[in-house]
Amino acid sequence: MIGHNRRRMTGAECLADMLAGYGVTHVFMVPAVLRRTFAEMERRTKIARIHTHGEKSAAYMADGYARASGRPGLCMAQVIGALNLAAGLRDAYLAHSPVIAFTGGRDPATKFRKVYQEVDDVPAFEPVTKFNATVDDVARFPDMVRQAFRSAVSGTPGPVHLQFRGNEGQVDAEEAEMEPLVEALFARLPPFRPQPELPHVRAALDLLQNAERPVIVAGGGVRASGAAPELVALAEQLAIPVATSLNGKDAIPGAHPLSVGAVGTYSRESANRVVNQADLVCFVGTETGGMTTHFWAVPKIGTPAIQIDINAEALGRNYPLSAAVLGDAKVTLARMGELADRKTAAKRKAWLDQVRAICNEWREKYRPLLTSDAVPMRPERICAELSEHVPENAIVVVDTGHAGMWMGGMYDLRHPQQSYMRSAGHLGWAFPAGLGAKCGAPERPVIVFTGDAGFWYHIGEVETAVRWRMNTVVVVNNNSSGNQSKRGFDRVYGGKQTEQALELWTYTKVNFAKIAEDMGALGIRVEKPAEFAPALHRALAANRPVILDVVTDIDALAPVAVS
Ligand SMILES: Cc1ncc(C[n+]2csc(CCOP(=O)(O)OP(=O)(O)O)c2C)c(N)n1
Repeated sequence: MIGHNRRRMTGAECLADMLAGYGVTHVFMVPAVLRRTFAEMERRTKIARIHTHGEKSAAYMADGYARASGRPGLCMAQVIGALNLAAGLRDAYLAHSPVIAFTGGRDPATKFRKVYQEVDDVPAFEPVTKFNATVDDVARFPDMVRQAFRSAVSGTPGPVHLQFRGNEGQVDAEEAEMEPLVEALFARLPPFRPQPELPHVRAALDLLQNAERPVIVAGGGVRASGAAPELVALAEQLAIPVATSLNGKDAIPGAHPLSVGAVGTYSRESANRVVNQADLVCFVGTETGGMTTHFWAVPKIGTPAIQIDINAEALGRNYPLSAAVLGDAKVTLARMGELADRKTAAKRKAWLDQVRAICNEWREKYRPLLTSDAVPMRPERICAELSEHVPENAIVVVDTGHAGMWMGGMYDLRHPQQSYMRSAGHLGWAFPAGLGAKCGAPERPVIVFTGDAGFWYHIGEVETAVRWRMNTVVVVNNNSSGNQSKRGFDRVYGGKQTEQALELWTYTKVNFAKIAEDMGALGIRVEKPAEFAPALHRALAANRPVILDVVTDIDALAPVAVS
């Protein structure tokens, strides 16, 4: 009964009990914030307090934890670190990941008096959160923490910020009559599965069944909903090819005969060609944003489209719709599967032949690079080796930029139990996110793919990984540069860069394996393609954090999107 368990307690006791009650196993932070709460966590809970080397990486770890576990990830900072933490919420916001951030904040007794380290941080959280609020009175701990969880996981998920009074959130030392009530419903995604309206389902299904060249574009909403099995079942029943966004890449294994690859800007040519030849596009759990549609060129605006989403505001935002279905992806696709008429699949035989030909053309075109024995190694070969050797239940965590292009386009998931998580745009996200993912899913192997520029960002977290035995394997595509930028600088230098222009995108040659060893991780350096698979297997068996430093070709550039 609500209110039944009210008793006099400190904010710290209440917060520790509530976080444990919500199933939180790890919090990521730079102290000093909510110190008493940390002491209570030790006394009352088993929550691991992961002390990181920066607030941004703490936020990225919480994000990786959330995406891997389906439960909110917690990160924290004192007042001076608050904006570093806010910067780290930006990727979670873009990727719709349920991260909850706690910071220390201003005290009414001293604000505006030039207090050490203080500015008003709250407005900076506004653009990267769904709910951004202050907790000024200890008696508000229970309802505000509940609202934080409710908001983070509901509808389209996303980050939440609570600022606790006091630069270190010292309000947690105060006492009140409180009940540390937990609403288990909001401890994980999705709290509810709204059913679609039947007439809308029938309208969408009619269009799909009558189409001769339909394609499904599946997004991150499919993974948030756990709807991959229903998606694949519907595609198989009706013989419809499936493209994915980068965020939805694990909605269907790349090895599935109906999979055409990731569509959009960081994409696979076959996916863009198939989507652009379709006579009907069915968007599921995707915002139809710029990256997924190659800035609304794939498919072209005006292509007949239908869309399924849990958020009504997403329906039709970028493509006028012939049918819109509001509902949870899993229950909506399941309902469509129940009502589907398998016989209509026959009319798509010619389309499927055409789609297979397009996919085979892609594979033949890139086979020489995917199997290349060149030294220094080609990144395509790393992707092909990963497709082959990543364990069946692994989580692969991928950085952005070139890493997003290489893996988005060239890597194939081979098993429905494999997961794929990607940076929504921030270079340097993948390594800390991969450490957080390992905390969120400790029983699963976690493999990070990042460039060296991406790895440099948070290299100090190797020490955190060692200290906390976060046994993530990090594959560094080490070309001693941020060579995705090469094309752009070629362009602005009129086709040929000056010698000096190299200072804009190249680095000193560094052996990351050696640096990692020094910090207590296992470092493995790979210089030849044949060494990669044995090194990966050794890394996976090591049960330690591993940096697999792969020396690659600085002239290797990922193919640009076809539209
Ligand atoms: C926070 C942030 N700053 C800048 C960029 C722009 N950016 C995208 S890729 C890239 C270089 C990537 O280098 P690396 O990770 O080494 O991969 P490579 O291109 O060498 O394969 C940069 C600077 C970004 N995506 N995010």
